[in-house]
Amino acid sequence: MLELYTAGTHNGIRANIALAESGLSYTVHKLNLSAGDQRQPDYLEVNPAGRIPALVDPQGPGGATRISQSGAIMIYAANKSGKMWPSSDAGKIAALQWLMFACTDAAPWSGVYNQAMNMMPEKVDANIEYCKQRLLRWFGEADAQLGKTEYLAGEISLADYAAYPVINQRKALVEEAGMKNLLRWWSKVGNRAGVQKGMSEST
Ligand SMILES: N[C@@H](CCC(=O)N[C@@H](CS)C(=O)NCC(=O)O)C(=O)O
Repeated sequence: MLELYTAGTHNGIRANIALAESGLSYTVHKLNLSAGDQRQPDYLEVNPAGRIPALVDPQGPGGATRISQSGAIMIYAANKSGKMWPSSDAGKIAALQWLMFACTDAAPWSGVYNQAMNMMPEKVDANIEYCKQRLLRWFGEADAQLGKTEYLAGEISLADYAAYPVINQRKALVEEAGMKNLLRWWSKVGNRAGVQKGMSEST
């Protein structure tokens, strides 16, 4: 049985959706980040970095395996289950590309935008607007792709599950920008039972 340590953030939800969609058996441990659960000694044994998500697989390759980083957990679950990758080699490469887009462009910039609005010591309107425009530029890339293909990598894949929590959180922004392809995709991905399960288990 896989053990997932998570919380209701993009990164936690992304890993949770991957497990729900993989069909693998897993249990969910929800951490309260505001209460500092991630810094408790028991959890530091799971992930010494003190961050979520983290996955423990008692039956990993060569024995018990611990893995952190939401994108890596997704790839691990996809490889272990044989699900969530497109069927062709070209599709798999496209899925990797869009998975990285979600984890290294869209999610971090959404986080920086949130920090500029709510957490930085000084609230500077010009900086908030800068972060918003950067984020919209990344969203525009996905919107353009989804004007050509049904899902980010053609077929549904882990790339869609990686991007979904970010787009879901920023839906108002996507609507304001009139990104119709992204909205169509958001509705389709969000209707999947696995996506809903992963969302509800982490939040
Ligand atoms: N790049 C990492 C980011 C992990 C991360 O920063 N997790 C945050 C929550 S989204 C966390 O655990 N923060 C708690 C802390 O830093 O104390 C991933 O994709 O998993």
